[in-house]
Amino acid sequence: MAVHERPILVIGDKNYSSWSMRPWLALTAGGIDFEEVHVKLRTEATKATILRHSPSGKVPALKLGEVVIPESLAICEWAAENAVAAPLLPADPVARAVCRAVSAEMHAGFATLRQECPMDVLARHHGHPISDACRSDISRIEGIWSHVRRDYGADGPYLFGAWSIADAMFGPVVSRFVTYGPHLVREAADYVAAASHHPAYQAWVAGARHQVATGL
Ligand SMILES: N[C@@H](CCC(=O)N[C@@H](CS)C(=O)NCC(=O)O)C(=O)O
Repeated sequence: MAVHERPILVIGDKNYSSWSMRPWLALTAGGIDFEEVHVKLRTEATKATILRHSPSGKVPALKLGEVVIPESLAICEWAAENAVAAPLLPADPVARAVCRAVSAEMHAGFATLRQECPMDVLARHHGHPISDACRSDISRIEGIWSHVRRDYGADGPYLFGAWSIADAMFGPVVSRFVTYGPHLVREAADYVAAASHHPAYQAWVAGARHQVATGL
């Protein structure tokens, strides 16, 4: 289906909505012109407002005319297919498959990390207690990052060298590590430093700061 209207991304609060951050980073890094609609989370009106945009009742949702695409990973894939600034998937087919695999693992997993260390972009909680189960999630993430950086990351500082949808999917994990400061192996710490300085990531943080400062 041809899309003629400007895409609209419906998102939650930039300080808290980790699922919203992922496709927002992908659309932004891909240079896609899109409109942003913000739904304030954790209010009595939140659910009804989201349902006016998406039958899934969740953000993010990408509106393409009358078509609504929910689910962060699907929107990141759409961003990869429509990117104009830079490709968002590796050119090599094997690297591309691994990129999709680690993105899907992020989408489906790491529930303990997500629960114990909720995204709170502007906060700093270094010294926050980390349970064994949470440490196990962090160890698997360190393993993924070290593996893909070593095997596919030679051409740049991001997971697959050039920035990709895997960096979008792990963006909120980078933010959690900045907020909670768990000890990380060197490769993971280096990646956090690079990913947290990417222009799209920085623009999201600036947006979170603006929303908090203005109470929007
Ligand atoms: N699997 C979904 C998860 C979306 C999700 O859980 N979004 C949360 C915000 S981060 C939400 O909409 N919460 C509002 C609610 O449930 O009322 C995705 O990947 O997009």
